[in-house]
Amino acid sequence: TNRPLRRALVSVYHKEGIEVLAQAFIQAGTEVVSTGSTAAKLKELGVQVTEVSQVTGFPECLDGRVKTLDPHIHAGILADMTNPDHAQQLESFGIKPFDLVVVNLYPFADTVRSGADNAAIIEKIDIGGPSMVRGAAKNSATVAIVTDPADYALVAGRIAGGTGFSLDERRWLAGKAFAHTAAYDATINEWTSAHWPKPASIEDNSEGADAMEEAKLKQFPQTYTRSWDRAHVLRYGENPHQDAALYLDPLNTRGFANAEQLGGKPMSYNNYVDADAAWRAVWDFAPQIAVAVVKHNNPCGLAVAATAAEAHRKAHACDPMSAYGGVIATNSTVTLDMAQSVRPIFTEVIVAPDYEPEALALLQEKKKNLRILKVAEPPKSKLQFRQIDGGLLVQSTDLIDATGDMPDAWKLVAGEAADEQTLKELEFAWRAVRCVKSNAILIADDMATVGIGMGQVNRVDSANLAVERANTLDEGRNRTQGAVAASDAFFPFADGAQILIDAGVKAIVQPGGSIRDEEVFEAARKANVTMYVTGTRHFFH
Ligand code: 93A
Repeated sequence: TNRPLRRALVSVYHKEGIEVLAQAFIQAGTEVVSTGSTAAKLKELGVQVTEVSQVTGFPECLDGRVKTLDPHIHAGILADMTNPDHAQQLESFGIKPFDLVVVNLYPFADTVRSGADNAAIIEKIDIGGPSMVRGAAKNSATVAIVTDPADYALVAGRIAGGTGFSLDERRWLAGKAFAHTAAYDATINEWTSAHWPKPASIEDNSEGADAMEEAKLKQFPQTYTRSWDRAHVLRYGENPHQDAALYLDPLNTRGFANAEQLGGKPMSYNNYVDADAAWRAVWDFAPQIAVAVVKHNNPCGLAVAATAAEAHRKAHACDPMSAYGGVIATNSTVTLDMAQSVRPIFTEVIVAPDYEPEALALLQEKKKNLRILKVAEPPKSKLQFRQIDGGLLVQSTDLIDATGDMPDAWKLVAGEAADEQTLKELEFAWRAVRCVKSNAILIADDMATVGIGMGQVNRVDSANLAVERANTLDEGRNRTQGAVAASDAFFPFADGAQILIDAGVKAIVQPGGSIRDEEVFEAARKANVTMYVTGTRHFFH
């Protein structure tokens, strides 16, 4: 089934690595047909090239929009030469078949990223390229299609050896080529759905909010299937026996996954997970300066303050034991002061939008292993994915500024209305509890967490954990008295709330919505504890 590669069609936007193919073409005397600048490049490298326009008998036109879109090219790609009828037809038209097609496409994603205007972006939607790729991939019976420059050396070897590829090999190449064009179109589609939304003049088939939601959901798979290019293979996954890689979103190149690393060891899978959680957590507090300390995807301290150093000190003080080996994130520039406060603490990763030069120098110099990350832009992922066996769950990202999230939308259900400062504390606790794994109970004081109960399977355990941590971790100091508390979801019974009340908190914020809400409110009223319900909940699993 091997077919020698005697006649090749080459049309590549990215010319990198083409030298190795050129060399093989020259040595084997391959007949090469090529488009404008690819032909020029190959000639420069000493290859004898026939221009596509000579084959089609038609000049490139419409500013290059029509170059290869011609039967003289496409019949040569699509003729199944194992089929005598196809071979005979080609013969009668005077068209010669191709054995090899080498194509890479116009850089659509790069052009979007460059900030080019819409007209320039649209011009970079490749039409002729994908047509050749798909044609050659369909006709793997006789044609080898190469879209990945990483395969050039392999192809060059097969040209030089005179063997070409076997049918299985051509089919494998075809599969790669279809993946390439599928991802390419999905990227274009994501751009169009962001820039060309459905106009009001086009009516929904069904009615109201449901139809809107459905329309949104239909966009999700496209977002997922587009090309997540440039993969970094990681040393291992969550555990050393698991393989792992990082894929980057070609349309979001300034987010956390593209962090600039300014020091330390390479990022691990777990580093990425924790640092991303910490990074997202701190931005829930913007424009206030916030610091998060995260371990195993859960905060062990969160604080806001007038300076990054102060916020770090307060966040660290929540649970110094757990902060060991943690990840630190801030939404503000890391100052020398903050770097000094971080210095004595064993930390895996620090992530920030920027660093004062002296702060960076200190961290680089004194903490050689610390992974120092600088991220260009706050998180903006609108979707979250989770794989289940045989399926994919997709949801919009939980945002803390969802309608009804902030105090003016809260309802007072027990005790006196909170004064201004207490309300600020409650708002802080409510933002903070969003980033704690459910069931989450969070106790805060002075705009910092003091006790966090995370990840328990009932709310009583979470409440106990939060109280216990607040009052045992800081050398027996009572940090719950006069503090405030937040619960990520309603209290199903009064017992969880009672634990917080008994520990001395003065105010609690929670979503409400339990059938036993009245019992919960009553427990707060009895103790004269202020309680607000938000109406929204923030589960986080
Ligand atoms: O504008 S196109 O969609 N129309 C075409 O007929 C066509 N044929 C090849 N783009 C077309 N190409 C693309 O041109 C290829 O996919 C490749 O990326 C590029 C190579 O052109 P050149 O050799 O002139 O740089």
